[in-house]
Amino acid sequence: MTTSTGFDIRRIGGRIGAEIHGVDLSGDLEPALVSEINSALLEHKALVFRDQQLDDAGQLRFASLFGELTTAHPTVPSVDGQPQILPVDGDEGIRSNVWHTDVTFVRTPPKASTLRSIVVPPYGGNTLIANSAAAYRDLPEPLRELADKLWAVHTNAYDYAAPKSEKAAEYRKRFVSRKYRTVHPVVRVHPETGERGLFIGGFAQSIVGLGPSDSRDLLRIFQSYVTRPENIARVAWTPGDLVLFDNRITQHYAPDDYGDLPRLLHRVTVAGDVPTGIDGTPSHVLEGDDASHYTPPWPESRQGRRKGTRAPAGGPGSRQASASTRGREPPATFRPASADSSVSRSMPLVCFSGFSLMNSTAISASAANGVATRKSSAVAIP
Ligand SMILES: O=C(O)CCC(=O)C(=O)O
Ligand SMILES: [Fe+2]
Repeated sequence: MTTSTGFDIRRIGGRIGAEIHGVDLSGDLEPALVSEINSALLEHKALVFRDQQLDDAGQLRFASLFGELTTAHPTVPSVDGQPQILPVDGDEGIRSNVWHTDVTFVRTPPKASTLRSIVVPPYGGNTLIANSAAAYRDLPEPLRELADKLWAVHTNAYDYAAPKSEKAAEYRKRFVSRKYRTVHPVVRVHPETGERGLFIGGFAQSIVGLGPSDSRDLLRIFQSYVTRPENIARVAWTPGDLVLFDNRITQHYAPDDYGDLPRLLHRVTVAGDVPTGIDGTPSHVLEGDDASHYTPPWPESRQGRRKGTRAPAGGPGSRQASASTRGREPPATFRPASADSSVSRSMPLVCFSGFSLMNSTAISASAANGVATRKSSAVAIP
């Protein structure tokens, strides 16, 4: 399909992902073009721009078209001299082979992530991206109704697999140097489209109000819908590509199948909002700071306007609505997950105080499904 601003959208999967052709991301992008890219992002959730050959500055410039940027990460170091760029370097043990949504252990996880390939192996080293809204729609009705009511505890400090090297051990130490635990809805309402998606992944380690065994089993069941092959796009990298994905309604996974071959990506993320469940209740912090060194805090004054499934007035969900998306209505292509998706329901508030994370023998991270079934070979997922 060719858009009115003249670029081509070529779908790469039936349910998620598109390649964008005919845009040079190093140039000045007109607001109308950025607006169409944003619409494509909302619809396809992951966009692949081939052979862009951007440098760090170009990646930062492009990402900031979609909103204010975060710093590289709440705990691990950035690229030298580039506080907003996270190196994803296989040699440093950064191999994200756990299904996850980026940085969900803080209250305001990024809205979108950009990954830029600098060195890629000749085979393997792909990135898989899953559509968590399609996963939600796939749930049988009784499971969907259950998910609607659940909240999960997300943390960066869980029982990772034993590090394979000293570098990996050091990385993990940094990764958990500040501990975060945040409660997010299991079903998040997308602030721009109103679409509902399963908001879980590798950092979701327990369900509020349930014990370790029930948490593990339920998270595994929900996660199995996210990771169905139908819901996944696979990006095979060539150097110079740039991928932009909507972190509010996707998960991703980087298969660790390239041995000792070098692989380096740079990641830049766009700051997000506080997630809300289907009744508009926002996420909240159980432990840790507000991560304001990482992402600008979302003003509480905006939170009140975000009830239900509609975007906040004047903004697409970023604290600083970009020119491209300010005041936009949900795209015509969007269909609500179910007929009642705009209905406000009351959620029984569980008492969170006194709730403790399950211990490491009771639960450990999973590579296969992203949660709670076995230890991951990943050292720590950034
Ligand atoms: O290595 C990749 O392909 C993805 C890395 C990742 O999960 C991230 O940087 O957020
Ligand atoms: Fe990631």
